[in-house]
Amino acid sequence: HWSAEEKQLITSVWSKVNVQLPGVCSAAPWTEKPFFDNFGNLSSPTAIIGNPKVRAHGKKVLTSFGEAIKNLENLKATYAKLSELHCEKLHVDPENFRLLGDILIIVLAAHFTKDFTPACQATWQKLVGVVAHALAYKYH
Ligand code: ZNH
Repeated sequence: HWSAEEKQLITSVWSKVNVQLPGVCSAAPWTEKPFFDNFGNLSSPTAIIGNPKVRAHGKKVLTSFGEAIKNLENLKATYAKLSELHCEKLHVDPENFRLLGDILIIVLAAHFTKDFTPACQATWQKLVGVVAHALAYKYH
């Protein structure tokens, strides 16, 4: 259910994203904050951006997001284990997956400005929606 053009819009953007980019990594903790009480100081944006555990976690999540991009046709299977983890062990409300997707798009748009075209945004909106859906798959 992905056209060649959509795939191209996804991979061309993703190929320019460094998973260590502080902007993208630090996007995660704002929504994830209540889940990370063992991560140390998360009391301000500066603290979050500078927090090494946050960076390591952001990198993990975005690397895993990259795996999704490599497996667009097979997302549910790719994320089956992760969905189980978030559902049964971490108890993350799946609404947060959608929030994180929106934040990711805002960060990408802010970073790529006019190169992040409306067509590109539409495709990424679809992508983060499908990713969130796959991650929420094991929730009953
Ligand atoms: Zn998550 C973890 C992915 C979202 C919360 N995650 C994780 C990991 C991964 C992920 C890969 C690791 C695992 C292991 O180690 O085994 N995530 C992911 C993705 C996404 C996400 C891909 C989207 C896109 N998460 C999320 C959200 C939240 C979360 C939204 C909330 C809010 N996670 C989480 C937690 C954890 C994780 C809490 C655990 C951490 C630690 O370290 O402890």
